[in-house]
Amino acid sequence: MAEAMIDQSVVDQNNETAHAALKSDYAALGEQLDRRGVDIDTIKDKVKRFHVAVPSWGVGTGGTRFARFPGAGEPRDIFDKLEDCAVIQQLTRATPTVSLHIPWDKADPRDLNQQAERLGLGFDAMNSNTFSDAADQEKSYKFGSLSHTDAGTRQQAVEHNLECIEIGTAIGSKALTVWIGDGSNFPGQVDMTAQFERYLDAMKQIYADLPEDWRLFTEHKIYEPAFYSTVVQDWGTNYLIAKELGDRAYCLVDLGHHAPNVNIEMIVARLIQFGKLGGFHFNDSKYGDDDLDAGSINPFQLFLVFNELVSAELREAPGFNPAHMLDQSHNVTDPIESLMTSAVEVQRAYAQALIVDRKALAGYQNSNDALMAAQTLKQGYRTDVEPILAMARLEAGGAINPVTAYRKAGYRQKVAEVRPASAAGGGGIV
Ligand SMILES: [Mn+2]
Repeated sequence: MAEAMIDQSVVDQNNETAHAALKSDYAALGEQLDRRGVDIDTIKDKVKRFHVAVPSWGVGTGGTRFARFPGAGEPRDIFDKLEDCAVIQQLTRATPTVSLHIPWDKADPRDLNQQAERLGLGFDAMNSNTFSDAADQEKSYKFGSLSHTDAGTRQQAVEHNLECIEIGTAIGSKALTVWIGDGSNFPGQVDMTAQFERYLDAMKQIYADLPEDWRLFTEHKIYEPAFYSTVVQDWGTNYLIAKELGDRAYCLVDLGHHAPNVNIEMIVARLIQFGKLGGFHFNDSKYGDDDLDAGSINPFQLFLVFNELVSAELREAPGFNPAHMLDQSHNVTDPIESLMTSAVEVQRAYAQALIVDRKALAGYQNSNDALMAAQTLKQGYRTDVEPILAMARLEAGGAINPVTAYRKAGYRQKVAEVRPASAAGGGGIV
């Protein structure tokens, strides 16, 4: 039995207060969905099984290029981070796994396993970091890592990724996510073809050491920290990488890593169609890689992405098994509250996509009835599925209102007493 971070009696009390209203709302929604030929319990059970991984770096307070304003009771190390992640899981029951970032979370794997077991958590994809210099590393990544002009620097970056696999193997992870900051800031600074060749060579070395039951995810990003060009700029480049490397290489889509207004759901559809969608880093953005909470700016886009995922799930698209992860930076909110809210938003988009009348939608598409096709799709988005999400949480042992229960329990105040304020700038600006 996992150790509870929040006193369960606080959660129970909170649930008791909200239970009658939830039952009534759930019954009303059940009736409405029944008229549309949708069984509410089936949707609820699917939501219960839908999980999204929490990024270890997300529970610390982030920052911008300008400043970082530390929050109270920030985690001091990976063991504190895991405790915060356990709070998110206890209240939402949507986040049983944590995605680690090396070297930020480097620790003895035995201690990591022990803490995870104590808290009832598991480990998701490992994330390597060759976009900043660790204190003790020999060669700098200022001018790149896996695509650096210097062979020794590339080798160091390859070895770091292999170390991530080694640590991951010891803690039960099954995937490695590689995102690099490599690129260029000025036209003419690099030979774009040679740089990509060097990157591919380095990635092939990493892929060669990937365990048989692991997957390798590469993450594209249009710009930043390199401002003129990035080596893995877009989904096309990402697809080329996955094709070059082999069957266990897949593309990871970070929702914030595209230009504004890009049709991300179509990218998702393409990657699914050609068997190369590895997974997601969910977040939201207004202008760039803002790393805002999932569904906070453009929930309709999140729904449209899930529309593609549900469509693939229902037609059993070959090799379709995307990893779900959050990747956010919290500058002005309590990170635990933001991550709980985001996990719920991702589940919301999933539930909304599940209740779309797909038979009717296909009919309108085939008869070129644009208006009715759009309205049929939007009916799913317009439906308030909150009672489904809340009931799924309640039945799984979580909180009907996670943020209310969290605040009532006073967790942040409690940990602030034992965790001194941190002025450090790292671990949140990703
Ligand atoms: Mn990401």
